[in-house]
Amino acid sequence: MTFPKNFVWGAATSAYQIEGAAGDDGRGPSIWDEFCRRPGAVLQRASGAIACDHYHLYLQDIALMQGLGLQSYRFSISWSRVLPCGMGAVNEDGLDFYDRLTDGLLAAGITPYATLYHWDYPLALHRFGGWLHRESSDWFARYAEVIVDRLSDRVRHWFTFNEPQIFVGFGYQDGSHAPGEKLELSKVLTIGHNVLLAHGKAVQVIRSRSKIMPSIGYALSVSPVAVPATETDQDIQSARQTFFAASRPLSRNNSWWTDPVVLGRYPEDGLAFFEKDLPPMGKDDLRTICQPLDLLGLNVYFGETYRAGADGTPEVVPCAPEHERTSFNWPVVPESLYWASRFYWERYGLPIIISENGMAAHDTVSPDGCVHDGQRIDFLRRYLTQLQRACSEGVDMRGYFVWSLLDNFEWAEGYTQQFGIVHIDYASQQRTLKDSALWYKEVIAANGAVV
Ligand code: IFM
Repeated sequence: MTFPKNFVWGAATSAYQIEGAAGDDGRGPSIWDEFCRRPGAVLQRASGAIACDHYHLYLQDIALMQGLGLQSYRFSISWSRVLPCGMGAVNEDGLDFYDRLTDGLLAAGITPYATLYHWDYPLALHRFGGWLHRESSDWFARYAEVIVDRLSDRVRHWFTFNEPQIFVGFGYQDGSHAPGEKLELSKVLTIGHNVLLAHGKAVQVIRSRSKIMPSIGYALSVSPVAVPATETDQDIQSARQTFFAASRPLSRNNSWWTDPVVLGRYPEDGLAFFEKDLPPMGKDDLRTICQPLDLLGLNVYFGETYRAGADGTPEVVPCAPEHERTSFNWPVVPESLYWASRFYWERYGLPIIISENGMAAHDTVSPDGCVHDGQRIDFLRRYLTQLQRACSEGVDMRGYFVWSLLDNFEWAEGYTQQFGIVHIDYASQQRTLKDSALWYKEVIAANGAVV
């Protein structure tokens, strides 16, 4: 069995994780440049200052993608490379990079999928109040205008935000990511609301200014996916209820971040749960936030099992100590891909694209010059089999992006977690296709038939 006829196979990255060139051609600093300088913030005091030097080596990387037969490539744009202060003067040199990247991809027959925001907020704007500022959504809309005006004659596919749960939850609530703040809940919820407004305004900008008909998505972090212990109605309902419970931590919350965007309302249980800390909301805010979308992106990595307890309420089934895990210590749960897709499709009815999926490992180049990442092949094979199941049961599934094309800067973990299907030797910037890349090439060529 293969995947749908127009199913798209790709790989994903993000600007701060691969570009490097942090001080080149007028790029302004982002909150991640600053966070990486804080002692203890990032493992081994690593930073994305050089990373994979993709800013200079992008043509080589496009050639690698072409060699693998990738049909699409999902990248993000560095806001402060284009607008060094976050607003005001455009840095033409920075914008030119995304022009060249787009042209290079198209010349190689690879469809660009551009993400406007993957966590690298301009430092200048942060100092000016950042996402807490009541005008922050307008700053984002203005940034979106600059990008759309330049790229939308060639870029059709857009994502507004990548994983709002994570950059808000980790960045402003528990402080483990940039900008490293631990704010009171009411402020975190205000930031979240402003991010949702920014999403809505950016969608309006893309729709009204695109030179070719756009396709617009919003990419969510949905792990841990609540997976039912058995396929009885009771266990499935326990998993579904847990997956969409608004009482989940904000960094793991699905309904709080998706209902306003797709359904035009915050979930009732969330309004009750957060009652004392709700942000001020303008009367038209939800109308602005809820703009027509073409698809939802799901970033899926792992799951947690739930069953109906004796009184019918959901209860977690503990993960066995010997359960297989990745080097990040995330449990390998292939069914998470199926259940996340099915639950999202049922609740929101929008087409789905898997905007990230993959695993971290400690990969090394063997004496034979190859990188034998058999665990990753096994992981991807099992997850893709679950994706096939979702397709065969009628989920409108548009494509799959492996995370990640390249080993890269894994945020607070520095370079200790390798997600790439291409190995990077950071000292020499040598790229080596891992076995998983060669396997993925066959999967793409056969539209998944070899899974
Ligand atoms: O590397 C990250 C990415 O930036 C966002 N999604 C999860 C990945 C792995 O942690």
